[in-house]
Amino acid sequence: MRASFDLSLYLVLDPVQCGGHDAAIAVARAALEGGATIVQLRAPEWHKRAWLELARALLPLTRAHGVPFVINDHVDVALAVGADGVHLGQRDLPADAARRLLGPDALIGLSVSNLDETADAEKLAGVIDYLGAGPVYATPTKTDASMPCGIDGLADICAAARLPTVAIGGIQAHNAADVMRAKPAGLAVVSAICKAADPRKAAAALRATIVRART
Ligand code: TZP
Repeated sequence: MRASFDLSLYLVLDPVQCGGHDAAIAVARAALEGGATIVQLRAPEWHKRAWLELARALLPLTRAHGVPFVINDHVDVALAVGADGVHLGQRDLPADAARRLLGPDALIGLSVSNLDETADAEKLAGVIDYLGAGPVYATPTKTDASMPCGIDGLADICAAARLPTVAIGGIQAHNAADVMRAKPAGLAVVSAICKAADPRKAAAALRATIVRART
């Protein structure tokens, strides 16, 4: 049985943006205190052993806050540390293969950037648990991302998807309320928290915006 999960404020933790291993742990702790509801480790520049060490340190933190901890792309790292699941891109291991490896309880997310990918992803309902839609805006965090879908594109994806959908890409405090108008289940951010002077405050402000947008 897959545990319930809350996509409201989805921290995608990039340890390079945070300033390294120790700083990433501090950012994750602060973001969880500020209201992050799920944490993903994503370290595209890092070798796998460094992922493993950081993931091992993050898991008890997320457990203490009762939020899921997922690994970007690397199913083997997720298995090795006992993470709650993985987030997959369109060119990563196919979701059904990841599900076979991780088992029925794992949380599996899949990135989509347009309606065709959303329709294909919907056929995987039962295999995947949620969608990550974007980039909403162009972002220096992921220069090889697909074309930004914008608020209207995001709204179309959210309307087409039955799976819960978290928006990602260029989301910052100043545009978070606009993005929520497209009715995603939540907002996923990297730099808005990892590069914030005060990650706890940044997370709390985003969480408050998300709650306000729903009322
Ligand atoms: N996938 C689509 S955009 C993106 C990812 C991982 C990066 C988002 O980073 P930021 O700093 O929140 O714009």
